[in-house]
Amino acid sequence: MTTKDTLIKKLKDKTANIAILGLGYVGLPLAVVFGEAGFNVTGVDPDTRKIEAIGRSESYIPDVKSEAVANLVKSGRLKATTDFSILQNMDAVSICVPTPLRKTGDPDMSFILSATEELAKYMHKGMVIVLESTTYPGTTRELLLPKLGMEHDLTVGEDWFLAFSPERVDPGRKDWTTVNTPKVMGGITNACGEVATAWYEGAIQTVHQVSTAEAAEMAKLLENTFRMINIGLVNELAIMCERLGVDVWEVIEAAASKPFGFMKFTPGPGLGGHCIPIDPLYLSWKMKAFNYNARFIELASEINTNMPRYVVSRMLEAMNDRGMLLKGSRALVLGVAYKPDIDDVRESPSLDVIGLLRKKGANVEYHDPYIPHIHHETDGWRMDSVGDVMSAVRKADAVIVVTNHKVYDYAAIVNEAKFVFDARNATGKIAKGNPKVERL
Ligand code: SAJ
Repeated sequence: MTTKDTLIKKLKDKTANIAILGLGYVGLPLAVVFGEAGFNVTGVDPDTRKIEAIGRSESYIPDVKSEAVANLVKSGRLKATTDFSILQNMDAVSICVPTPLRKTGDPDMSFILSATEELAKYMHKGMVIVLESTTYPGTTRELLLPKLGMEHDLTVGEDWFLAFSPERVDPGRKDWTTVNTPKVMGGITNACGEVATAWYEGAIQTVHQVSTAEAAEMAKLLENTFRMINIGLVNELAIMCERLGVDVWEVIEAAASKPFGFMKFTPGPGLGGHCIPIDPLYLSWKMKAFNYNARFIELASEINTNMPRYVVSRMLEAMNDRGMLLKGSRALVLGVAYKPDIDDVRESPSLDVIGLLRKKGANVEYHDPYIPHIHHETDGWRMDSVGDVMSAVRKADAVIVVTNHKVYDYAAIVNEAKFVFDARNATGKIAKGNPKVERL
């Protein structure tokens, strides 16, 4: 039997030992999914707090129940360690580490590099490696391949196998999970794609195999660039509708009545999260090496990045129209998470809105039931969420809805507030013709 056949057999009969490098919002759910499918899984992460939590059968990822962790730990199917040397006993390794942007806007590959350098020490014949972290096209072939195969003189596609499979985890979503969300898989060689697909098909319902790692890397970037550009489009539509005196929310609802050929996106105070504002910039960054300017991405990014400033300028104007001064006023920001009904504040435009309001001289407070404290890394300020939202609404001169959590009673807020600027159309019909409310 060839190395490939032997490995595929171990993957299919689930005797293969699995390692997940990086136990964050992608890695821990994946580890649980492989464990529940019958594999023996070892999670590896340098963060001892994560390892200790798993050791106590506790989950620190909202989408993963502690009960699921407990069952796997008890049955011995899930272990966790900070010790990378266990990789020498592993047959299959999935790399799920962060790929943020540097302050300069360039990709920060440090997490992928350090995971790869550790893994390279323990590479042996008969291993399959899958990179899941979102990255620029070419990363798997240009960065992982030379480092992983070289040290042990192994031939990729024969002695060992390497592929890319983009994560598609949408934190908080209940309908599409790690198990039932189709997974794209692309290998460095056909044999690599075949082995990696055989592995993932043992735990994930649908694996969509493509011909190369680059195709898989690019598919992920298309998915998220599609969103970022369409959000940029409706944000610019909001700016144009305001100039035209047309209600952008009415226009979008009308367009969304088209049952085909249209997908609804809504304007807002900007783009937050660790995916949509960041992933497309990996592609535009890579294209610079080919002397190609990814204009759609650059333009959408410029529009989205400017939305916090646009929202504050609209609020300033609306208050002025009502004889109200923003400077020295009490301004209450509702919602700082990057999207409704979650507890994640990463890249949230709310932080920029608050910073701009503070620069305009407003006395700013915020409320968010999911985010008790915030701090602005560059400007250095820190704030705590006010406790009682309605008393804060009553005291405020102006309320601005930045993240439209479902928990808020918008009718009561409009009723009690002196003025509301609604950047998310959370007030909807209540706002129609109501002099106390201005919408984006
Ligand atoms: N946003 C708008 N208008 C919209 C949609 C989103 O302003 O019409 C804003 C949100 O407020 C947020 C940002 O854009 O600040 C991103 O929102 P998102 O709905 O794209 O949510 P994310 O960032 O959690 O995106 C994830 C992505 N999942 C992965 O990358 C694995 C994305 O691919 C999913 O499609 C998306 O969730 C989803 O569908 O919810």
